Amino acid sequence: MVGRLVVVSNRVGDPRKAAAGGLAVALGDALAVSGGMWFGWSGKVVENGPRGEGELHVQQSGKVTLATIDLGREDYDAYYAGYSNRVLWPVFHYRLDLADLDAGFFDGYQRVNRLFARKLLDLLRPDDIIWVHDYHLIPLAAELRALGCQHRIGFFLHIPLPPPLILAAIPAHEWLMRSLFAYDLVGLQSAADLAHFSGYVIAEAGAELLPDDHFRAFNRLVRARAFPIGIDVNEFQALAETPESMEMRDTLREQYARRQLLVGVDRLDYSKGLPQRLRAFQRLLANYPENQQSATLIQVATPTREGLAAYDEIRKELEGLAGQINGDYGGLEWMPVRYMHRTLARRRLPGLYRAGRVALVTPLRDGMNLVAKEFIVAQDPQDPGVLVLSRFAGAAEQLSEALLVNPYDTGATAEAMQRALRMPLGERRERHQALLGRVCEHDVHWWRRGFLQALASAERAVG
Ligand code: GDG
Repeated sequence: MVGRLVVVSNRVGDPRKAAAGGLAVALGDALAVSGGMWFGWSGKVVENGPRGEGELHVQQSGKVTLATIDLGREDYDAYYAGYSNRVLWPVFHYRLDLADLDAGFFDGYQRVNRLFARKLLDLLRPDDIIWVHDYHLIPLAAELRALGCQHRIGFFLHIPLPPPLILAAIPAHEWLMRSLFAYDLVGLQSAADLAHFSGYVIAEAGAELLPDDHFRAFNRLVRARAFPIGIDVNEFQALAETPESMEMRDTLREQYARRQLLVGVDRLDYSKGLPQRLRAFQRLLANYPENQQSATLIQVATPTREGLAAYDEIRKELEGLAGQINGDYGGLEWMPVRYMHRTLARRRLPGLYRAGRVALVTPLRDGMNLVAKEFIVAQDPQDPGVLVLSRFAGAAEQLSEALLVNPYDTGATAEAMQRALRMPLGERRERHQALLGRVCEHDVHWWRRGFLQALASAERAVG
């Protein structure tokens, strides 16, 4: 018999509610199918709460048990805002310039992982299979093992794993990488990430590569593989048929009947390359003036991690650029950039994608990027839009029929936008058909099954 699935992630989403954010969407889908437990932070911060402690709440949502803990202010600041988002997020996205290596953050990160391990252990059944998600919880398995936990535990990293030299900028890099060996399986998004993992553990830890993607080091055995995450294609196609989605598509098509729409949907994060994208769009208008009075960029930038300096800065930069482009090129009849700093209802997203002739998915670095896949699924196969995709998104490994760009190269990105806007129907259909096939085949269910099968069959060290 297959054991109960226990998912652990920083944030716990209610699978019955529509959620924003790739991780919440993917896991909600996964748990709703099999049932199980979802464990993580409640989202509540207790001012003056004790360090390393937090109240546990357990509730049932359909087939899923939701177990969440509150965090004290000091723990939250060090673990979440600090180590996770000011050290691991920037470094894993190759942004050493934005990393803040304050040693205090590290203690809080360890403390909260220890707290999670303690609380989770009490809730476990003997045959549970544990699936830990993302960079907030890298040392969780090591903390569980220290308490005697023998369960099968898998880890999936949703963000990129950088090359060894960049990883080594984290003072605790050896400790972090060693703690991955407390898992039975480590899943990464792409072949590039996997190469970085194996490069690091072989060079720095003298790991031995064994059959079936197993590595031996630190007296432990771990299996490591790439499992590129997908979307729930059926669910997203159904969403595209809802009245809200169709209304969105029709309204935009009507408003922009004589123009061409480019769309972008991202969390407002510096990894998403938004200022670079706007500069490339500005270059498009300058270099190819036939797009003036016509090409319009709708950019949704969903608020995220507000209050962290790097995020406040990128917001200002983006607003400045949008204002500048509109000021330079816009008129009473036409505004080139429609920028929205808010969350759009999920039901309206497919309609927005469908109205777009071109999608701009141009992160500087991204683990996968689900927006690229959602855009493909939302298109009309008879008259599909074109995906302009950064070669630095994990998705680029799978979506090679998109127009791949280097988002740092403003001129080349503008040129790709122009090519996308002018692409003949036959070529658009051909590319879309190939992309859709791949997104459908490698959907979120394929991803979940692949990961859980590899976890169940991973070799374990004896003793
Ligand atoms: C991390 C990794 C990896 C966005 N704006 C709105 C909205 N969204 C939804 C999108 C999509 C999701 O959020 C974003 O997913 P991404 O994959 O693009 O990016 P991250 O949030 O950074 O996710 C990433 C992912 O984890 C999964 O492993 O692909 O690389 O960074 O589903 O549609 N949804 C709604 N309103 C918005 O305004 N409702």
